Amino acid sequence: MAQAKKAISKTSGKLSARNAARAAVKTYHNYIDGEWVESQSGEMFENINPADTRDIVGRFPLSTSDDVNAAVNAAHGAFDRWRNTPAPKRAEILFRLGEILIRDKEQFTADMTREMGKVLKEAGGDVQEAIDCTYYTAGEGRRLHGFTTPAEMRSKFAMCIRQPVGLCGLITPWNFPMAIPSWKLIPALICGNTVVLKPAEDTPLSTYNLVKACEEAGIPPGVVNLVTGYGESVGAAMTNHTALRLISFTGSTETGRIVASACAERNAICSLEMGGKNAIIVMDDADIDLAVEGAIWGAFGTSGQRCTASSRLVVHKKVYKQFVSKLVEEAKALRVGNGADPKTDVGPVINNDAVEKIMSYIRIGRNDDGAKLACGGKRLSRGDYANGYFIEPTVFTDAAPDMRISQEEIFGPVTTVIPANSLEDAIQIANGVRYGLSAAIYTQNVNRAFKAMNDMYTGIFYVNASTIGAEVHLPFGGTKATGNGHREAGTQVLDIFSEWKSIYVDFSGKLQRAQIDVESPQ
Ligand code: UN1
Repeated sequence: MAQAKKAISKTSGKLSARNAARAAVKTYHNYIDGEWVESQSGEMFENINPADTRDIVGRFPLSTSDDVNAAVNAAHGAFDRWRNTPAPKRAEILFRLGEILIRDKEQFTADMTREMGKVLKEAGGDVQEAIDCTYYTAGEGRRLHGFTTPAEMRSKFAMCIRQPVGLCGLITPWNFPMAIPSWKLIPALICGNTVVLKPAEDTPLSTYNLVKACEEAGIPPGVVNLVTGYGESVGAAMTNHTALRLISFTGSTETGRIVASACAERNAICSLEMGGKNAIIVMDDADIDLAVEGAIWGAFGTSGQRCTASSRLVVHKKVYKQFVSKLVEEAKALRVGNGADPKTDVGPVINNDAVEKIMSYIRIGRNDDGAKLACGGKRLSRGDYANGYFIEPTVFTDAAPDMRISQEEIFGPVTTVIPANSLEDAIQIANGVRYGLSAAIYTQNVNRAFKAMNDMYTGIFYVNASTIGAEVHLPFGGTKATGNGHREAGTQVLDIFSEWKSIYVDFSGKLQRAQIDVESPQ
């Protein structure tokens, strides 16, 4: 009896400690018209640490279309003033934003690892990418080049300038929760647009940190509005909002198609960045150790949760055995754990749905496809893993190019090795998927490298480097089901967030009819 009592009091002690911890969880707000406000419904959702689901990172507004409407109104109210702010002045504010991100990089990195799971080094890289994007793109404030060109007629001047698109809706994913919002936000702002930004429901804190920094940098009220919540409510309300002239979306190809259809219905501009099934080709003359290192980094970095992840390894049959045995050895040596522990190589995956999806692909690979499971394949759920979403780095070998695990995006720590007979064969296999984001070749032969560079139909290509690691001053995006023809980053992103205006100035003082008053050459 006494023992039972003790157990009860121990449990209730534990419960009250947990309740106290829950009560201490920080509450965050939407940012609308320069004010931090609750959602109009007052409801919240929890941001959970994927390495330890007992750890609630924060509570965020569970917003609805009412909040989206308020944010769009704010963006509308701020637009004229912001678009008429000289671009070099807009840039000055963005340079200040860059400084704040540098100042708070360590905190933002820790926050990101806690909410998203990736290891600290990679979370720091994500914040750094936002810093790089901010500095690089802010520099456009003193360029935003248009062009002049001769006019057909005498005393007539012709030129082309960029004008902002207007109000932009930005819908961003959880895998790069600060970098990808920055890829959209900073170019939108430098071009003179105002925005409504919806971060992924799994990782709102990193985007909140970015928006908070925008406020501190002095971006005027209404120019940047943050609305947190779910795709079905907030994302859909944005996508269908007639005042949002542009929707920029990064996420799955399936959701992207819904976004694109909704935008088509109302003639909105739509920029999509979606899936990938990226291949590394390993040739028989490759530096095999280097290729293995690149494959491990590309397949298991960010737990394979990059759209650029090296999810297929297409290996020349002459080096196949050697490559596979080193790869498996290295994959087995990876330490899976909490990303906050500096000894961890591979963190958790984002949530339970991700675990289920990845595990179902592992089953498909073993049972339906009949590929060989060379290592990994299990969910880790004992001891330190008990409260998180951990999956072993998994390698399938002897796979055929048409298997589902060779074709479909798994978005987890799983890679598939496919043998190839020749360079031509490897290129055909690598191109033989519905996606076209990134690809790579490992070879010492310059002709082979250039042939693959020429023939791979992807938006990004690497020679003797992995499929991940794009830099912000080059265009980012892909062909086929990866996108809809746009490129983020680089100066090319300006073509998403600005529209061309062609301007003709006739200083002849008389009516000159183009294509009609044709002057014959003397
Ligand atoms: C993504 O995978 O969604 O090139 C973005 C890379 C990173 C960005 C990845 N700089 O891997």
